[in-house]
Amino acid sequence: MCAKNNQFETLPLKVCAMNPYTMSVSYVKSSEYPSQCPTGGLPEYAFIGRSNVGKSSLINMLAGNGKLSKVSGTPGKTRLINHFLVNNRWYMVDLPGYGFAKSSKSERKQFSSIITRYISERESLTLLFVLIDARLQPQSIDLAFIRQLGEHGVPFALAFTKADKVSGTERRSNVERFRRALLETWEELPPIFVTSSEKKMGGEEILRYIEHVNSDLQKP
Ligand SMILES: Nc1nc2c(ncn2[C@@H]2O[C@H](COP(=O)(O)OP(=O)(O)OP(=O)(O)O)[C@@H](O)[C@H]2O)c(=O)[nH]1
Ligand SMILES: [Mg+2]
Repeated sequence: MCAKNNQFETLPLKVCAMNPYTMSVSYVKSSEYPSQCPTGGLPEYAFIGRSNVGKSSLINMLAGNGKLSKVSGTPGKTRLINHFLVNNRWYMVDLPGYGFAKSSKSERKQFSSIITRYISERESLTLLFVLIDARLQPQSIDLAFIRQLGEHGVPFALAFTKADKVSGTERRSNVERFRRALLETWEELPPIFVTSSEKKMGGEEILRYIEHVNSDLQKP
């Protein structure tokens, strides 16, 4: 079941044959600091974005388990660094959101220090998926966060979320505007995925990409 019409069409067949719904995914631990995160150096793929953008929902969709990570309509649900082990080979990491204006000042500070420490210190962070709400035009907070990734040299991809909540035309226009905004400061665009956890869309492409990166890591 290889999705057509995306940039990973040329991946080896064995990657395409992966079925996300037979993955073994288990919760490992929640940490505040990188020093508390699992040791062992397995590759790690983390999901970040504004509070409520759909990080936990996307992780649940990838895992094929709607109850793995807590989802809530109230922003600020995920407050720690949550590790989930996939097939005993790599980690999915659910991170707290940024830009949660309703939290107290000190909490806001704590959120940003958890995130900043994680992205700057976590050596096994292989790729960060930055989630962007497909309903919105480029937001300065997302662009500022991505700028920070450049400063820390963190590899990233974009995953637009909640695609079911917007028309195809509007979604394409928002993605295009985001691409253009990035090209003002970046020479190359990152991989871009469009997802809907509600409609189970875009998950296979993300998992195939992760497998592709994992197999590249194993090459001598
Ligand atoms: N329609 C629709 N709703 C979504 C989608 N993804 C998430 N949601 C809803 O958006 C809300 C927030 O989802 P979460 O997955 O908890 O978002 P989060 O980014 O983990 O939020 P925090 O942990 O609070 O930062 C919930 O009400 C979800 O049901 C989607 O693709 N489509
Ligand atoms: Mg969450």
